[in-house]
Amino acid sequence: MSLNTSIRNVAIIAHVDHGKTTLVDAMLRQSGIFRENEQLVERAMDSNELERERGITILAKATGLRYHDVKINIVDTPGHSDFGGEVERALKMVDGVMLLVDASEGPLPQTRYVLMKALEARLPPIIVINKIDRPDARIQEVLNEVYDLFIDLDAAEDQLDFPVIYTNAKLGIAKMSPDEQLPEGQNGNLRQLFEAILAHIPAPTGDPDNILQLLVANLDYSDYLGRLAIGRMFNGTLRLGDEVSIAKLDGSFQKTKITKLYSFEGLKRVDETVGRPGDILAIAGVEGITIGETITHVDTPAKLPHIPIDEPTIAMTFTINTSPFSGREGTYVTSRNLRDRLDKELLTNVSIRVEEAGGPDSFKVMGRGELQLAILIEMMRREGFEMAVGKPEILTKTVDGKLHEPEELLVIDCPENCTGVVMEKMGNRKGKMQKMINHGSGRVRLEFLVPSRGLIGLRSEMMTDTKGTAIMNSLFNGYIEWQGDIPSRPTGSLVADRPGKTTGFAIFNLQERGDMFVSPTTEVYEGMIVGENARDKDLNVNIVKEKKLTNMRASSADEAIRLVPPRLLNLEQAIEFIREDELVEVTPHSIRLRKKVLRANQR
Ligand SMILES: Nc1nc2c(ncn2[C@@H]2O[C@H](COP(=O)(O)OP(=O)(O)OP(=O)(O)O)[C@@H](O)[C@H]2O)c(=O)[nH]1
Ligand SMILES: [Mg+2]
Repeated sequence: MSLNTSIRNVAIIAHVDHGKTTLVDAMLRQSGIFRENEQLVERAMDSNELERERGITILAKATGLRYHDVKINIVDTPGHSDFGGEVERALKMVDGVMLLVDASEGPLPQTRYVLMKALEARLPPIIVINKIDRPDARIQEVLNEVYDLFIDLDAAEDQLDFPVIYTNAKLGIAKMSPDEQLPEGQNGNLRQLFEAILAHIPAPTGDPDNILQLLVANLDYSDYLGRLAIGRMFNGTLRLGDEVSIAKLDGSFQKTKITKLYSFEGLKRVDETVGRPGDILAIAGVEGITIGETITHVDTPAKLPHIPIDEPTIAMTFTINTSPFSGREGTYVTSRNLRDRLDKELLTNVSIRVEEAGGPDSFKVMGRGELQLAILIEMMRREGFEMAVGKPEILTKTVDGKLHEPEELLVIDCPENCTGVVMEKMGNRKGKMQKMINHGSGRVRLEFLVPSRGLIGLRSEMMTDTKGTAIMNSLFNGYIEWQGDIPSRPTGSLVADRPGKTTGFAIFNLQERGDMFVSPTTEVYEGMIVGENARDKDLNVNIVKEKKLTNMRASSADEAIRLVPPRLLNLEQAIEFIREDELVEVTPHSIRLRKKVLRANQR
């Protein structure tokens, strides 16, 4: 074994929004990797369209920079729990982590999850308390909470011996103590953080003369080169043009030739001719490769251990669009299209599984959470797909002959005066309160264990009940015995009983029955859901009714009808709303809700 002291590989992990991508921005800027005139967008690593729109990281991504003579490879990871699989994989490429914690929010469920994974992998952490500029920062308290978390996770003695750095990622400042005054001219300086990485993240080990071993942890695609595998060199030396063997997951070996070798520098890929232990590389010439496979010596292959990933906990059925409007907007509408697209997804998205669901037109897609599946659906509709998706269901399993279901640790931050309504809501959903912490700031933090089922649709209800003031975060906590019935949405649907175009007149007469989802002159079909009925039963309604022109006007006031603006549901809201006998119809331009059985007289 030799030590490659000219490289450090570090992943940046945290709960959602604690500032990972912003810190990577600052590190890249200060490494001088960009030309003076180069325009940099904020959160430059969040490069895909949905990441930019939503302001969250969805895919883990690697970048690299140089500090003095050392190449530092950084893997930025997503903080949302639905994308935990990305974090698990990213940790396979690195020798240590930076654990970011928001100076005001403190450790939250995903902080716990990512730290647990890092400790399990025995990766040394640097603790970074970020957002120290927040007016509500409680730096010392948060640091104590971090220690508590380590102890709670049974960290070993040596793992508790971590360095702590205090940062304002937005300004690009790192300090060794919160009240340290940086010397003149050192504002916008992350020197302390870079030094901590060199000092505390171990240099990669591995023997350049040993048998080649490169573990594939990510995939990418290039129009010119085809599939790219992104991975970490553990042993041996890889040269451009080398004949290699891919140790496949199924135990077989596939010979191939490396046609391109890249390393990462800032936001670019840089051509390389040779890779050595510790390098994080993208390689081409590896058609058919998947995540978890090893690239190794062509004659004497040696496989690295497979990357195990946590199981999915939630499933949704994807089917072809069978509504009367099918094929109007989408390019890809057949079951063949759907199957091919899902197969493609499986290649890069390791935390997703797909099964046939009773028929060739129907697939059960399993993942880690509603958001993960909603993002997949959103990507597909943008690519031109049409489909129908069913209500998310949780995945149960049988342990010792008994039915078990997934449970989540749920943390809710809300104003003190909302505690009552939150506890009542959680009680209905079989939530058990574990902790209640009053920070004395007028807000309380409540922790519950609750069946994952109880979270479906919870977010929108909670937002209404607390007028948008509650913050919810949850984390899969394992399987528990089935908790019995949990009541679902207490309302029914208003369902169009015939096709046509909606009229203001009909909507006006229906709006006192509940919330409408459509505006006037919307084209509807029989069986389409046009609103939420305030009562608990579905109601078939004629929403295309025209006002009879022959009627005598009683008064002129009758003319000026006032319509309540419709509640237009976005994809996630629509998915949360539907019941078992309902579907969301998704096309490139529309999101419609419908009954599974469209004909009123057949329901
Ligand atoms: N005040 C303050 N805001 C910050 C700081 N660092 C980041 N932010 C803000 O926090 C928000 C979230 O930052 P991101 O960098 O996207 O957080 P993230 O951890 O990458 O989030 P995910 O990738 O979605 O988990 C952005 O609005 C940032 O501008 C900081 O030091 N101080
Ligand atoms: Mg991010």
